[in-house]
Parts: sequence; C-alpha cells; structure tokens
Amino acid sequence: MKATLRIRLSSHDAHYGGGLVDGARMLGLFGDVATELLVRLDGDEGLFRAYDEVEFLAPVHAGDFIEITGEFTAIGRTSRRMRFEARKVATPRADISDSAAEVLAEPIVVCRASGTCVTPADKQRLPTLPPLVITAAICGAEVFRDATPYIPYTPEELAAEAVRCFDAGARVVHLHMREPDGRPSQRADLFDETSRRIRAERPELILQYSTGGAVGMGVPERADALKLGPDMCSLTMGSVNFGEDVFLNTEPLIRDIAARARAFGVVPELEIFDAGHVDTALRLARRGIINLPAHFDFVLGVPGGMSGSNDRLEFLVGLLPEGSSWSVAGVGRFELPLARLAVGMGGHVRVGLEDNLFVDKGVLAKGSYELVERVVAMATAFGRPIATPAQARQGLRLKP
Ligand code: KMH
Ligand code: ZN
Repeated sequence: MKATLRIRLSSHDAHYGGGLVDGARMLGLFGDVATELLVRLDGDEGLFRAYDEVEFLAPVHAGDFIEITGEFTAIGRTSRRMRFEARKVATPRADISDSAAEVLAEPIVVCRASGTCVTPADKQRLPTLPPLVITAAICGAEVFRDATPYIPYTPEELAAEAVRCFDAGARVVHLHMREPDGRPSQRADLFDETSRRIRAERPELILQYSTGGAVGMGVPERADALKLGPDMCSLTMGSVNFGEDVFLNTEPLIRDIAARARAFGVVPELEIFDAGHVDTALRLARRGIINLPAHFDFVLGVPGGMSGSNDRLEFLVGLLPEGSSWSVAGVGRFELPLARLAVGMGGHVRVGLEDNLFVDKGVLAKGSYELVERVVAMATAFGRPIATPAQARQGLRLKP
C-alpha cells in the first residue's frame, strides 16, 4: 500500500534567506502520508512513535512542488514501519522571469526517512486481509531451455519443482505439460503421472491444470486431462493477441471447456487478459455457463493484452462482482511489482517461470520457488499471513 501527496510550498513555508524551507516541514508532510496509510490500513489515524532515519538530501525553496510518497515496510500486531521519500518535481525559474516555472526532467530526491507508527489493537477497526494464496506457474508453454536451464519438462522435474514451491509457501500449482524434448503438451498421461508424483509428496497442494495449453491447440487436446478431476483448471474468458500469435478462445470454445470442467467437478479459475474478458465472465454467469462468485486471475503484461501497470490492476479489481476473489499474474518485469501491489490490496498472487524468468534484473530465478520466496518475503513485511492449505481451499471455494 502506497500513499502520495503533492504540495506547492509557499513563502509562508520559507523561513530563511533565499526562500529556504526548513526540514521539519518535510517531516510534517511525511506525517500526513503516514496518517493516510494508517487510515487505509486500520481505519484509525494512529500515532507516530519514532523516526529511525532521516536524510536531508537537497534544499527546498518556496514555490517548489514536492511529491511525498510513503509505504509500509513491515506490519506487526500494533506497529507499522514505513519508509518515506520527498521529491521535488517542479520548480520556479526566476532566472527566466518572475512567473516562469518548469517540471523537472528527473525529480530530485530532497528527503528520505523511515519510522514507526502505532495503532493500538483496540483502535484497529478494519478487517485484516485474507491469508495470501500464492500460485506457482512452473513451466507454461512458451519458455524453453534456451531461455533458462531451470524450466522443468518431465513429470519428475515438474513434481520436484511443485514440491519446492509448496515448501516455499505456494498453495496452488498451475500445470502445463511438456514432451521429453520440451514441446508443449496437454497429454493426460503426463498430467496423471505428474499429479501422482506431487500427491505422493505434498497431497495438500492444490492442482490446477491449464486448459489454455499452447497457442494453436484445439479444445479436445487442451481439455482432455480434465477427466482426471484436478482441483481446478484455468479457463480464459476471451481471445487475445499473444505476441505475434492469437490465443483463441471463442465463446463456443469457452462454453465447451466450462461444460467439461463442470462435468468432472473441476473448479475453473477465470483468466482475464483484457477488460472485456471480465464482461464476458459476467455475461456467461448470467447464462449459467459459469458460476459466481468465482476466482479471477488477471494475466497482465502479455504483448497484445492489457499492460501490467498498477492502474490497470486497480481498474480490473473494481469491475469484479461482490464476493469474488482474485489473483494477479504479472508477465515479465511486471511480475514482482504487481505481486507487491496485490499483497497490499488483499488479492492473491501467481508467480513462476511461465510468466517471468528473473528474480532480479538480469538474474535468472533458479526455479519458480525463488519467485514464491520473494512473494512470501513481501507478505511477511506487510504483515499478511500465508494461507495454510486449508485456508487456501476455503479462499478459493474448493472442497476441503
Ligand atoms: N500458453 C498460453 C497460450 C492457461 O494456462 O490457461 C495460454 C495459457 C493460459 O498459458
Ligand atoms: Zn498457463
């Protein structure tokens, strides 16, 4: 969760020669941002207890526009740690004329700080966010060994990776299959062997089979493994350009897969690549083709679909009917920033090599489990618990 404030400093704020604004003014603004964060989290303004670090990095003058941001870095039972930054974003240009001003090409950081606020337990009025369900999308259909040596192919490799992800905190595994040479596959015998191996080691892990498969596959191939009765399946709510290709999901195709899922008692997760896909889901629900409330997964950042900017996710979440649950799967560089946003918004998160190969810029993840670990660390810093397997089933409306 992040709060932002923009303010123009006036001659009333300036106390010194040259129109200089004192540093305490920045701390006052950090206090305002902290208050907004606490009101959003707790429904209470809380109390500022202490700063542990304050750095003044550049002067601020009357007439400067300052943007102040704050975010939580850790949330305890009553303590809320935050970090703040103040940036100068626009400034007067008295050297040009008495009314000239400009937006800075690069904002100048003028002050940074971190500190702790407290909201007493009896003042915390808002419900806590639900335990976080992390889905690991461990191989997909588009990533091959030329891009990363860590992508699993065989049932044995897929199961071992699924176990590592569960142990790291994932509660759902989104599964595609591969032929021994790595070609994407939806063969039921491969799903069966992989599922048996996973269930033998981590029976609590929720198994979600892809029905998207790979671009160009037809329904019989994409959906054949549903006859094995996994806990869940993916079900995409419309077609979308997919890089140079089209990921085709006509309405008859969606109806066909939805009917098969229903017949085998498989709960669909509704995959949303674009805003119209939410509208399609609502329309199909009115016609009884899918059930609501449902779990929606926003796949953001596919070239051809909706981008992975924060405002896209916030907009999509606002479209969901009451009682829905949702997760976000950010593609590529969007994966971890969107995961962080979802943790703060009360949604759930999908990560894994299907969507993103890197744990840091230029650093390959050694497996999807490393990305799961990152999300667990974010949630822990935010004070959001990781769902137990039973809580994950409850949150996703699955049979216990
Ligand atoms: N491989 C993509 C074309 C899903 O699993 O349901 C589709 C996909 C979605 O991965
Ligand atoms: Zn997939």
